[in-house]
Amino acid sequence: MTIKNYNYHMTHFVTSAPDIRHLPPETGIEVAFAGRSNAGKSSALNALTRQKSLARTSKTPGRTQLINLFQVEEGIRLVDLPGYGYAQVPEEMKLKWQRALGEYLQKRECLQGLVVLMDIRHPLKDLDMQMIEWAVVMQVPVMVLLTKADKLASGARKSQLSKVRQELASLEGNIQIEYFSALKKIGIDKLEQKLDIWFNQPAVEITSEVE
Ligand SMILES: Nc1nc2c(ncn2[C@@H]2O[C@H](COP(=O)(O)OP(=O)(O)OP(=O)(O)O)[C@@H](O)[C@H]2O)c(=O)[nH]1
Ligand SMILES: [Mg+2]
Repeated sequence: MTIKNYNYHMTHFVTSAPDIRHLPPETGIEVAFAGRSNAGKSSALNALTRQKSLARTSKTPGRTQLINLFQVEEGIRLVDLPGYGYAQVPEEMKLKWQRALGEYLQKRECLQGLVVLMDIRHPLKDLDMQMIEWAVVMQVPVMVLLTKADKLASGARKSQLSKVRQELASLEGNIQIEYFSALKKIGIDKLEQKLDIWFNQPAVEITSEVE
């Protein structure tokens, strides 16, 4: 079977939305990038698309507070989700973001893949597990990227990878785990391969009537 390879460098910004009600219609396929604040979501999107500032990155965690939508081509979208778990954010804001995230994951029917990014030095925090478990329940395939792999020597990198693989093995979902570095361009090929597979699936037919 031949699959289409997408030109991720052609990706452009479409819109930002505070919640799913403000997103464009559910035509086509979406893949979302989720992770703790500062995990490297926006950096990974920029590395994938070979664009310096497509998604805004920041040293200040909590920078991406909106659902940001990018289009690779007609009907093929990448989504930068708000980071979760940032301690300095007021409780009320945190709950609001978590609600927006949960809603997106559970209701956005065109979501056909979830990339969960975790700093390779601090993987599998509670909210990461919740995201992954949600995806497994919703039968959305997951790619876990252990980010900032350049911060660890190769031995430590490999042992973190096998530790995370072992811990997630019991979930029995469709989960692939790799390490990644936006800085050193490690793992971009694996990410592209996965996205190509997801974007080559038939788009989900949206059956729900407009209310
Ligand atoms: N060394 C290293 N630093 C990285 C890498 N990727 C991201 N960073 C740094 O980590 C910080 C956060 O990166 P972002 O891409 O903004 O993280 P984010 O997950 O989008 O954060 P929020 O939008 O706040 O949720 C920035 O200072 C980046 O430069 C990497 O591969 N290696
Ligand atoms: Mg970001």
